[in-house]
Amino acid sequence: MSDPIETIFETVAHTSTDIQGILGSRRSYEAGHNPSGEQQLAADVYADEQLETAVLALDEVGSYASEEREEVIEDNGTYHVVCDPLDGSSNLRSNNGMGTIIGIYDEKPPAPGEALLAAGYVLYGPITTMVTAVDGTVTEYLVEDGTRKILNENVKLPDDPVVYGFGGKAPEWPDDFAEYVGSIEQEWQLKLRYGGAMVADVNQVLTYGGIFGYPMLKERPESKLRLQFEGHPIAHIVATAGGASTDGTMSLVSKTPTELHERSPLFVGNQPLIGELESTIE
Ligand code: P6P
Repeated sequence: MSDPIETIFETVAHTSTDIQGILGSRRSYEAGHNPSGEQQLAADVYADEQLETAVLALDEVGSYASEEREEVIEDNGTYHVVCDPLDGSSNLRSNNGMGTIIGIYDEKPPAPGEALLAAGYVLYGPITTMVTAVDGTVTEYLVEDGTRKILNENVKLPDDPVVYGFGGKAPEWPDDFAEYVGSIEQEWQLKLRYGGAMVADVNQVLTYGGIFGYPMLKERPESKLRLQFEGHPIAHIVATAGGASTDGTMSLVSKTPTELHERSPLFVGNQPLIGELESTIE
């Protein structure tokens, strides 16, 4: 009897090869916008449709929710899947990294972080990899021809941080956050790694150690990234690898969205960097 959570990740890995295969021919913008008001690429729509079909075909899946759709699609299974089908799709035009983010909950979203059973992401880079956090372990796989091969069976955040990357424009950053960035650059002397796709930037943090964030902004305190589709899964993965997360005050997995597409400031990385951030942000 195969593990239902691994069956979901194997299905996503299989579908990701299909998604990777069409990226070259679906770089145009569609007329539509997602529930967050962002214009959709043909690739966003295709990835979402393929993942919905593949995931809901599994008996164990009880619902599918996506950053690209307003409502949750319900079915009869036990596991509830949330998905950012093509994270960082604006990088398609510039041919930079993108990803697919998956969260698996034991209740229908909007769901609390405590209900998260497992999380993972696919990174479409020079090679395609999948990272999953299951039962307290983070595993990295090579994904080729729809199948997975283990590359690292116990991914842990390196103790000494090396890289950082923060979204938004510096003049939009609140003063206390700008002060923290100064510390990152002057005291910690981390190297800037910000590429416009969270999955690719977080994979740098997971590989080299450091911090990634999209901060609260002066005119947009709720910030940009979605708690359910981006915050919970990524925070769960980084915490499972020995790191930590925060919205500036509390860990992202301790938050419960009141609505499906709710946004949140988001920071993930080495625990000392997260701790210093929380003590800096009022
Ligand atoms: P900006 C991609 O649109 C995304 O949701 C994340 O993957 C990424 O980190 C961020 O937004 C990029 O936002 O404002 O730098 O383009």
